[in-house]
Amino acid sequence: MGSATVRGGAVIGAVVLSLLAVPAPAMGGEAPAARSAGLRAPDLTGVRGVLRAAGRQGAPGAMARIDDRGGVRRAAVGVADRGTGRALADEDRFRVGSVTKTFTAVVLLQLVDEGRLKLDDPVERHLPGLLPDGRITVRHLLSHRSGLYDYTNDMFEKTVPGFEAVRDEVFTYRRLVDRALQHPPTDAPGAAYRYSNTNFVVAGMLVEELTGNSVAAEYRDRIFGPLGLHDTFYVHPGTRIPGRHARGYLTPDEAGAPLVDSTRQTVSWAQSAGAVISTTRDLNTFYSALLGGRLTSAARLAEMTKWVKVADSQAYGLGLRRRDLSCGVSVYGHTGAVQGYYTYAFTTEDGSRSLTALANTSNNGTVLNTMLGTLESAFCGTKGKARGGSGESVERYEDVAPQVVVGEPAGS
Ligand code: HEL
Repeated sequence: MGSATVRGGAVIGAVVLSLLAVPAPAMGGEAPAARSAGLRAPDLTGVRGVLRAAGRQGAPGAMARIDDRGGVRRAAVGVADRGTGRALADEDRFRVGSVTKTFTAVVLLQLVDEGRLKLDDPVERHLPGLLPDGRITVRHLLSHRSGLYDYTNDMFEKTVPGFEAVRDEVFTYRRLVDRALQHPPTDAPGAAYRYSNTNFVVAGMLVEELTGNSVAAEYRDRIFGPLGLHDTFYVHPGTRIPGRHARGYLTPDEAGAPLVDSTRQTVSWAQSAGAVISTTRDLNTFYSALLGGRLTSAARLAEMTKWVKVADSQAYGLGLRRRDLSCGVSVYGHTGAVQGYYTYAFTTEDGSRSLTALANTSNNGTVLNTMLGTLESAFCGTKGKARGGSGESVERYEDVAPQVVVGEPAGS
């Protein structure tokens, strides 16, 4: 399918690259393709086909859950645990990776709502001396336009050795930022969208500086508790997923090498950029609540959904992705890739229909690409472009084409 490509010497899927490093030209005025009204019925058969294809392509298990105005549809294939053969099911908790970024953005936007900072504040005002460029603002961080280098590029250049080197490591935020600052900036502040975990590490530092509390406490008190997300946790630096969970299986770079059980890890390399644990149900509840306006003021949600176009069918807001599907429907949420787990968690513009899909493998661009098909089946119904049967790519390769930056967007 032509999706294998190279990032810092490591093989990842084209879809991964498309999410990571696509400079973008404009912000603010770029409208979603269509509103969510008049959605077609979800195509659960299509979803199942996609999950089965992911299984054939190397995922030990794959599952999806659709919450639609009180109705629930679930599908799962394969196993949560290759050792015991236990089947993967909706109740299984898993690591959500960068879906964490939306949680972190929500906490910061609530703090903006409370008047404790402004989106256009320089980071320097709150964390003096941390960053070398005083022009970097909070908005730049949350929209991946700070120009701060992503330290994970070096860290995971070699997939399994990179992972094993940090599996039990406990980093301070500052150590992670220092790793990023060993590299020159990738762009001037505000000039370009370039996905970087460093942005959300600094965002976590801001949360802790402004509140005097850990991000764990802020997630709990502001989001997990109020929404009743009883299967959602932030256990850093703990290494275990509490309770019933899917084990994660990392795909080595070397073809044919056995999968590595990557379940146990600190995720300290990501923290506020990627260490939340959750379930399909809780992520659907979270994104429905967010887009439904139950977590921030309308004004802050409007800020969160000012889009930078990052590819033909993708845009980024503040800790939030938008995907424009083949049927003209746009959906909002985030993706996650943490060792052993790929997540898609998206909802409609009004939060009325949500889908979360998980495959318990990673470093397998084919599976990641295939899983995108769950969105097509969930939100476009039988008209969606999911092609689970053939395993053919839904994402087009040209989505990775970089776009030229034309200048500083208004209000940035
Ligand atoms: S990458 C992404 C995804 N995000 C970013 C973040 C997350 N995850 C990471 O930065 C982990 C990168 C290493 C993952 C590892 C694997 O596949 O398990 N890959 C390698 O080590 C490759 N050498 C932009 C895809 C997102 O969707 O936002 O999550």
